Amino acid sequence: MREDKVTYCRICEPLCGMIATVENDELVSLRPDKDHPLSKGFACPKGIAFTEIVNDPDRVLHPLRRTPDGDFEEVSWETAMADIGERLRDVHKRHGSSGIGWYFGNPATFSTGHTLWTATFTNLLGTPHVYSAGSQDVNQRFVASHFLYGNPVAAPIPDINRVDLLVIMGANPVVSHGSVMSSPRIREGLNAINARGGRVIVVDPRHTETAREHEWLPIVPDTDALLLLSLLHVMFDDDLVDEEALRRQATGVDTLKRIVAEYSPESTTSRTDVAADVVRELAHALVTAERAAVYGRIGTSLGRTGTLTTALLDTVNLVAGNLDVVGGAMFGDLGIPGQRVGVTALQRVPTFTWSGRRSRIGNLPQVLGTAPASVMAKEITTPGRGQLRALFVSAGNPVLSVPNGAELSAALDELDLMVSLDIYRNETNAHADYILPATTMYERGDFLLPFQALFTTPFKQATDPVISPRGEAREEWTVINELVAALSKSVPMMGVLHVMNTVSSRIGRTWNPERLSDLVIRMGLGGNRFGLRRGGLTYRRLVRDNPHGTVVADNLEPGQLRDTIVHRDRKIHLDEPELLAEFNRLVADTDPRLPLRLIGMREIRSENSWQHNAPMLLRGGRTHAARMHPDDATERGIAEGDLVVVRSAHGQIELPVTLTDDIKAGVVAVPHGWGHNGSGGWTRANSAAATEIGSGGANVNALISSDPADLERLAGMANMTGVPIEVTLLDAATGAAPSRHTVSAV
Ligand SMILES: Nc1nc2c(c(=O)[nH]1)N[C@H]1C(S)=C(S)[C@@H](COP(=O)(O)OP(=O)(O)OC[C@H]3O[C@@H](n4cnc5c(=O)[nH]c(N)nc54)[C@H](O)[C@@H]3O)O[C@H]1N2
Ligand SMILES: Nc1nc2c(c(=O)[nH]1)N[C@H]1C(S)=C(S)[C@@H](COP(=O)(O)OP(=O)(O)OC[C@H]3O[C@@H](n4cnc5c(=O)[nH]c(N)nc54)[C@H](O)[C@@H]3O)O[C@H]1N2
Ligand code: SF4
Ligand SMILES: [Mo]
Repeated sequence: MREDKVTYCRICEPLCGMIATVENDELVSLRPDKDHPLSKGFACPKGIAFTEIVNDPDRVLHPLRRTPDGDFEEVSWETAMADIGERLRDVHKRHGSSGIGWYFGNPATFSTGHTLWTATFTNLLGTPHVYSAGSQDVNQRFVASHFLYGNPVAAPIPDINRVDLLVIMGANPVVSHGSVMSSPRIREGLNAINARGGRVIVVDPRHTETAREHEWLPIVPDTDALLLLSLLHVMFDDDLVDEEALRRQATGVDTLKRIVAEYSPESTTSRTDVAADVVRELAHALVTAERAAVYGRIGTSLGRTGTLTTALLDTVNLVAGNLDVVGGAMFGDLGIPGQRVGVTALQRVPTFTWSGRRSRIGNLPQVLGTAPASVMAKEITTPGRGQLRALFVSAGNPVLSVPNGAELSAALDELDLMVSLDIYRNETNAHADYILPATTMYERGDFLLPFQALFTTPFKQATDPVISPRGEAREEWTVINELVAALSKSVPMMGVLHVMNTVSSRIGRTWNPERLSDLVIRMGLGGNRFGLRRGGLTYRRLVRDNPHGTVVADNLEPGQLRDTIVHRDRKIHLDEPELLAEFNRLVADTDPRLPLRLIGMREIRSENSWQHNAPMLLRGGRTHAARMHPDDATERGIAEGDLVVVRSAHGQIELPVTLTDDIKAGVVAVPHGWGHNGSGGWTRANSAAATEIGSGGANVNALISSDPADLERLAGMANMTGVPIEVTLLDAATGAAPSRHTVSAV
């Protein structure tokens, strides 16, 4: 029987509504849900193509064990878990908890069970070896908020529904669909700003898909902090600031004023290439517009001072009077009583705060209990106490997503035990002893806790699984429960949890993600408060009565700051010494041999490294290509479609180039997530983007440094943007005739 089931997509942050057509427990197709109150019938190509991923013949559907010749063979779950348990106990006996580690990748965030169970496991274990995609993504946001608000999880989001002047720095929401904000139909949301007479200004080195629909303000990569400082300079210098109000909200105003005095627009223009009068006009506009906000994302996260840049974004919003007000940068509210007390208490727990521990290699601060993934390889290869010997990788592909994949690949082979939980064989778990098959999102139910405070229109949706797990796939949290059992005699706290798990399942009250989410739903906005609010939401009510989800408030609520700030004085701290020390790092990074600057970009039909195996997303052929300005190309004798070598101080890659005026001269953009080299089991990904030098594209992170000295200091962020590079013709090196490609890069 064919049946339509209402659910939602969990690939990226808008969480668009989906209708899944299911027949005999098989997923037949996906289409956008017209009745979803926010996504209203929108879904992107990745969301639609997901049927091909669920049903992909290349998926891992049974536990796989490495064979002596380096291949994999199917084994039963019992065999796999028994051996993993035994080897884990052995590593624990010899090296203690700090011999065991975990890396969780981006899709883990899109599963409440995966996130919470991983956190529970690593916390009970007490290992310092917890890594995630965050140090290549968003950890600087947590650290900036730690300093400013004393609350690492506070994240202001732009009030898309009501803002009239939105400055987007280093984000491309028309392609990415928005990040650190859940805003379905974001493209329309931005166009609506223009339609109501407002402006959207896109500060970006590339004339992006978003910039093309709005005003483009080109900037030199990794100089956003300077632009923000100049905006602040003008605001103070031209007496635009309501200082009384500012001092009521923040401490360190005098220090800030003293610092920004040195950054006149005239003094920063040579670095940013943003003209002084443009900065002045923008500073005035941000203050005088009734509803204005500055929003920054990946482009402002991955520079050399990501934490400082992020703190300055908030500071500009604050000083311009645009923080925590209607139409500005606002804080989402979970509506749970006692939130502030809870976060305050958690700040005493080392793994829920900043720098609760520092890394053995590089002495870098942990962020919410995670260390920089860039140091993972050296943590494996450097002997001594605390050396990493057993590693779990769940929903991650760090060999492609983290700097210096070659170093990491080699290191993974030195582990005593490596276990992957994934839906595919990828370039990372090619090095695993076991690959355990995980369910995709449509094989599990979910209510996504991590995104609740990030919806630009407060919204809630929960779903049941639409099909049962394919093959022998299991949800990650159930596998983690087995790992807890395996270590129950080695780690006392695991023993306690194991007993609780056993008892709760015996009495038929299994402690699972749904039960946990249900608690949060009942406590939060619109929740039933355990019966106190009649007709209020519960998990079951959401699924049964609101399958398309429900808007719980028409708009974000202003005036959240007092409950958001955890600092005792309830003020924003603008002068925390660690942040101030970062100003010394705002120096130019020049090497005449590497005159160009590398930036990243996302493609509409890719999701990081893991959707290059879906035929729908490869249609028409795809080329993995560098984008370069024609002037830079001419200077180097490079023409459209040529194969080039891109070289940094840390490595080099070879790929075709495509020439475009849609990028600032001096800047080269290369998408990440490519570099499928045949080691992973995704056959189409491996053969995609073929040229005569190979297929699968190039791993741009070969150009990025994993040296702890090169990481951003406060959050351990990898420096993936603004990296000095040079580009040369590949054939110039070999003397062969140039090879030209018709680049199909969408
Ligand atoms: N289609 C698609 N969507 C995705 C993803 C995907 O892979 N594909 N990935 C998802 C993930 S994991 C995330 S985190 C989000 C990210 O969401 P976004 O941050 O919106 O995504 P990006 O496209 O990386 O946008 C970064 C922009 O910063 C610009 N940039 C680079 N360096 C600088 C700089 O120094 N200064 C300034 N001002 N700009 C700079 C780049 O040109 C680029 O346009 O996207 C999510 N959505
Ligand atoms: N140069 C450069 N590098 C970057 C970035 C950049 O902008 N530039 N962006 C960074 C960012 S923002 C991110 S988020 C990271 C991403 O980095 P990672 O998370 O390490 O890598 P992904 O490519 O997202 O790989 C995700 C893996 O999860 C698997 N998977 C998918 N769904 C599930 C599931 O439900 N369960 C399980 N167990 N596995 C699943 C996929 O098969 C895939 O192997 O890349 C970072 N790297
Ligand atoms: S934008 Fe695409 S991938 Fe992201 S949630 Fe929506 S449908 Fe899914
Ligand atoms: Mo990300």
